[in-house]
Formats: sequence, C-alpha cells, structure tokens
Amino acid sequence: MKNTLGRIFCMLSVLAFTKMVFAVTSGTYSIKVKVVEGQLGITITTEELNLDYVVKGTSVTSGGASTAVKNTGAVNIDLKLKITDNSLHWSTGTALGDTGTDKFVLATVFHEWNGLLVSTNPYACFQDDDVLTTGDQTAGTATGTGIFASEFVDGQAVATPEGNDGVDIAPGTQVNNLFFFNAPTSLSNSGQYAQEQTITVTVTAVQHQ
Ligand SMILES: [Ca+2]
Ligand SMILES: [Ca+2]
Repeated sequence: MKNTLGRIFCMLSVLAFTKMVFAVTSGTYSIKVKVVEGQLGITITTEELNLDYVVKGTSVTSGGASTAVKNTGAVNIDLKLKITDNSLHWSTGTALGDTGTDKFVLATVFHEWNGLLVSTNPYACFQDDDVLTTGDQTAGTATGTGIFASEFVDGQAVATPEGNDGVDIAPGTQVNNLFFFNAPTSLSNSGQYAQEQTITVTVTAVQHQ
C-alpha cells in the first residue's frame, strides 16, 4: 500500500512537471531598428538656370535668377557642392579669372533671392572662395570661411545673411544659389560656339554639427 501511494505520487509529479515545460506562458517580440545621427534629406526646388548667350572671354552673373534647394529632412544641415559634369567637356578654373581655351569658371553664392540685385556691383558678391570645382567644398558663412557666401564689400557687395547661407539650414527651409560664369577665352572646336553647354552641380546635405 505504501509502495502504491509512492508510485502514484511519482506519476503525478511527472505529469505536473511536463505540464510546466510545455504550457507556453510567455514569448518574445523582435523589434528591429537602426539608429542614425539624424534624418537627412534635400529636394532641389529650382533645378535649372539658363545663362543664355555669353561672349567668349566675358563673364555674367545670374542676376535675379537662382537655383533653390530645400531641407526636407528632420535635422539642420550644411550643404556641400561640386561640379560633376559639363556636357562640352571643358576644364574648370579654380579662381574667378582662371579661364583659358576650353576652360571656364563657375562660382556660386547662397544669398537672398534678390541678393545680387541689391548689390551695387553684383560681381563683387563673388570671390575666389566661391568658385565651384570638381571636389566637394562645404558652404561657410559670410563671416566665417566665406565659401559660397557673399562677403560684405563696402558700397558694392551685400553679405549673405545667415538665414540664407548654406550653413545650419533648418528643416523646411529653402535657400537660393546665385551664379557667376566666366566664359572660356576661346574654343578649340569652333563647332561648339553657340552650342548649349550644361554644367551639372551636385548638392549634398551633411548634418550640421
Ligand atoms: Ca565668398
Ligand atoms: Ca544659416
């Protein structure tokens, strides 16, 4: 009798034990996420700017015309710019006057849309540090590096306001690029005269630090 009771107890114990193993009372979720420093995004809101005809060896500014880019991301950004293509395959100068045969200069400043128009001398808004090259350069402020920003020249250039430069651009804000173009002194291929040249400038956002 004692033995039988002992066996029953053992069987119950095993049943209770197995019930604890197979009755699922908890589980896990797997939530996957990747954390980055901030969400970056830009949209080119005005893509094209046509300087039309420019005589060889002379320069123009874009006047009241500009391209525009908007911060569509979630964090403040700085912009960097470079020339990534030119359809007629000329070479690019690295200072405002650095032109030659098949060699042009394109410079830009961030500014108010009418930034050049309110300057007595629109050309004075551009300095050598505003020349676009084939290497990325990050925009600065008018009082900082001056890169892609108009610096004040008494009685001539109007400085780029901080709210319009390519630095620390808040989400939802749009900024304008105004341009200076200095034409090649001559073209080795005379068939290229009056042919349309398309210069591609690539704008890249980096998170403002
Ligand atoms: Ca400058
Ligand atoms: Ca700014």
